[in-house]
Amino acid sequence: MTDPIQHIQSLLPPRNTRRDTGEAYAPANIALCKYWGKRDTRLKLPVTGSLSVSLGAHGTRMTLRRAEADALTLNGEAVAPDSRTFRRLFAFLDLIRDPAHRLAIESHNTIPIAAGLASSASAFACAVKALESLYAWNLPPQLRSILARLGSGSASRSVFEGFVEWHAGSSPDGMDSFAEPLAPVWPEFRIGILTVSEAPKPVGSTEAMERTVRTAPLYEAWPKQVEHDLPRIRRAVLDHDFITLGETAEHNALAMHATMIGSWPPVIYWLPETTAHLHSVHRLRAEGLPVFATLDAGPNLKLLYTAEHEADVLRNFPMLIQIDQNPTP
Ligand code: 2P0
Repeated sequence: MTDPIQHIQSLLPPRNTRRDTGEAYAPANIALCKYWGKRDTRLKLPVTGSLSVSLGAHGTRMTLRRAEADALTLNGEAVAPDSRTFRRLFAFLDLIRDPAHRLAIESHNTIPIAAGLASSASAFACAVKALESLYAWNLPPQLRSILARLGSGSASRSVFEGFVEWHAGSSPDGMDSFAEPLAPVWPEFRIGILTVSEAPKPVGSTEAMERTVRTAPLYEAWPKQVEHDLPRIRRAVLDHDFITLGETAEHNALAMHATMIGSWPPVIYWLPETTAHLHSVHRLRAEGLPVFATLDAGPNLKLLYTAEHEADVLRNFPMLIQIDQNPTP
């Protein structure tokens, strides 16, 4: 069998070498049905499918320029060539760019820093789109998503806007593992971020995921959880059924955290405030306010609610950062 990465490279069109710059934007995304665990770590093939919602104008904007040497600035600050961020990004670009091309990259995250949202999804999705702009490509959307996936699994979803589903696929070469847009964001749907800590995570999500798959007996139940949750969430998105969406998304996130806590050494991202906020969400629901929580690989919560209850949610969580999900202009 041809190496799967070489196969993907063979599908890339000829590069237009007349352009000197490329520019693009990609939104961050929050999974409502989570991606947790790979069946192939090199190709970033997931064990299960997942479904996310993109965060409109909160994401990564990137400009690539032909240069004498590779260089990277992040929000205006130079990133050292021996740093992990630099090496990971350029190793990824090496899969796609002309080997003779050096690039100076300016990357800007438009995600509020205090929101503590991971930026790898929007960064790798944006890098693919910026290379497309540099080389004057118009890639088939599935190939764009597959390329982004090689950078970071969740980036496969960030090449699209709105509600997006990443199909797990079953092929060993991953050519059937890509994301597709499912539906636009509905106008009444709301997401807010409850920041508990902005400190770097004790364990990165790639390592945490691998540790869970390797050591957590509970992980065996995870594909069954997704088998139940993913079709329900998909249906709820299409029907604008907020309650089913909220309940299933919260259950899915808590089940994901349960698998991590059951690994060894344990991965416990929660801080005392994480639990306190979850209890508040549950108390408010018991009092009749339809608000739900989801959590990613960190201690911060994302609250799900609708426009109708926005004022009540904000009154109960004054520190909530509301995310405007309107697609980028
Ligand atoms: C997600 N997360 O579906 C899940 C939920 C975090 C919790 O995707 O190893 O940075 O680069 O494929 O995509 C974060 O993991 O991991 C993630 P890699 P990624 O959004």
